[in-house]
Amino acid sequence: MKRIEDLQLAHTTIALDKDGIATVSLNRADKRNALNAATVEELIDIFTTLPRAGVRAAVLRAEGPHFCAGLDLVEHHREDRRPEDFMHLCLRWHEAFNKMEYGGVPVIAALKGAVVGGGLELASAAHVRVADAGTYFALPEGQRGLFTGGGATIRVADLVGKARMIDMMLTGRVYQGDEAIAVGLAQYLVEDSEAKALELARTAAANPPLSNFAICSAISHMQNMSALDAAYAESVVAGIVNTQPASRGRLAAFADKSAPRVRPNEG
Ligand code: 1HE
Repeated sequence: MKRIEDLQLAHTTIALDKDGIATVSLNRADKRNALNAATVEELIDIFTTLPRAGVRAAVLRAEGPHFCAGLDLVEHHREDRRPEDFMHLCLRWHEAFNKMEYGGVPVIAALKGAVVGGGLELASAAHVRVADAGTYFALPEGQRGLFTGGGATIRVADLVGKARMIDMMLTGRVYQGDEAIAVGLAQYLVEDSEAKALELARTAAANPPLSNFAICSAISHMQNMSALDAAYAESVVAGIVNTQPASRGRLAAFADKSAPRVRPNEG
């Protein structure tokens, strides 16, 4: 099993703090963090390693003013790929994004600037998305004579619905600001998306890891099941999670009235 410190990273970086929060950064700002094949391999390595390295939550962020410009179009042009080459490349993208979504470690995406094409596919594999005022979302594949290949047909359609996704791809429609939140592309719109993402990661990391594992993998798995199978799987997962030793002290605190109550937001 690889350790975080053994990972060979050229286009990404990872930093782990003392609380088990990992900060994963896309580090190709000069190319607007476009995803070349090598970066995708690094994301596979990172998100395969994090869940078994004791990481409690991760922030996914980017260097430079843009989160991610999607597929490396220059590499794609240069490589002049055959259909089967690109199919295999897409399978590596899926491997990376599935590791993120199903790995059981909360991944909070700190967005800014362009979150477009494959960049939106990457963001949509995170569990929570935080945007700032300059963040904008688009699927320019149609305009480039391409199609999505990194899971947008599943995850972006899940976030915004089929009709909006088709509109984005046919017309190049860009979403930003309150409208992006309203359609479900991000859950938070703040001044500083990195600070907020870190705050959310710390909040999530305070939950027992087994609860977070269930939240960040079981829900996604259950979406792929029939309602009957999902109900069965939910009861099995709840059987394990809801009887975990880590919950006993929390339940005792509720019972003896020392635990905080759930209250409405102030103001
Ligand atoms: C790139 C890429 C890229 C920038 N591949 N090199 N994605 C897109 O269609 C989005 C394409 N990119 C853009 O629209 C713009 O670059 C941005 C809005 C993201 C940023 O604009 P800007 O003015 O800040 O930068 P720029 O001058 O356009 O680009 C700066 C450099 O980044 C330049 O390289 P340089 O060596 O000439 O300096 C660009 O070539 C490079 N760059 N974006 C490669 N995408 C699994 S299928 C997924 C399908 C898709 O993702 S399709 C959507 C692709």
